[in-house]
Amino acid sequence: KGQKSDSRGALIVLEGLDRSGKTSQSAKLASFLAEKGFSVESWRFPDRKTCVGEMISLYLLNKSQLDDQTIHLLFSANRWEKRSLMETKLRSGVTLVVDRYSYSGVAFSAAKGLDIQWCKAPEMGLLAPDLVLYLDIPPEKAAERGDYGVERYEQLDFQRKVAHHYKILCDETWKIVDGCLPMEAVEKQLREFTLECVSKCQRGEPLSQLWL
Ligand code: 2DT
Repeated sequence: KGQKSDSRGALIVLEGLDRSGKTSQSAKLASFLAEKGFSVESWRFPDRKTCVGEMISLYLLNKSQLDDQTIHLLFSANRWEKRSLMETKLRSGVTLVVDRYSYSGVAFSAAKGLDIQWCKAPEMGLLAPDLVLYLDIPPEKAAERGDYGVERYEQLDFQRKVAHHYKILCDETWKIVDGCLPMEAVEKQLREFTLECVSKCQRGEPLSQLWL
């Protein structure tokens, strides 16, 4: 306590409905930072490559059935298993651009009817993002974009509920960007918010924990 913290990388999370453009924007943002000379990695949740991630992947492809509480806890475990690596990277100066995080965890499970506090509980103590970039797009617009409906959650009624729960989770670390703007305009806004956040972390903004 009271100690001056060191320079570190930033934890930047992109959130939004399915087909909001998160994945392509995350990739573009990471290459932008790399070109600027920052040390950066692109991450995503779920990380389907771990054992827990494989179970999640089968569930998302409708190849396995799990009750809502069980899959919720698996998504959370999938973040916990990456927590220490995440902290090591950030402290060593690497900025992480993360496609989905605990907000997806809570918004999707709460959309199924689970209690929001219950949903937040297993996320407590994970690293808190320094910046959450929310790509805001009406569920109807998202449904018009390509490949919609392949996975379990890509249904309009459900996405409407997810959108509602995202709005409840929004706090001061969030920047809401209009995902209906042309891609270049979205990109520009994301870059500005990101550069501001990265320099704040370089100046030694301490790491904090989620929802404690
Ligand atoms: P993508 O891999 O296409 O983003 O889809 N989800 C995600 C949850 O329900 N809980 C979570 O904690 C996370 C990270 C969102 C992943 C799907 O899984 C949902 C869409």
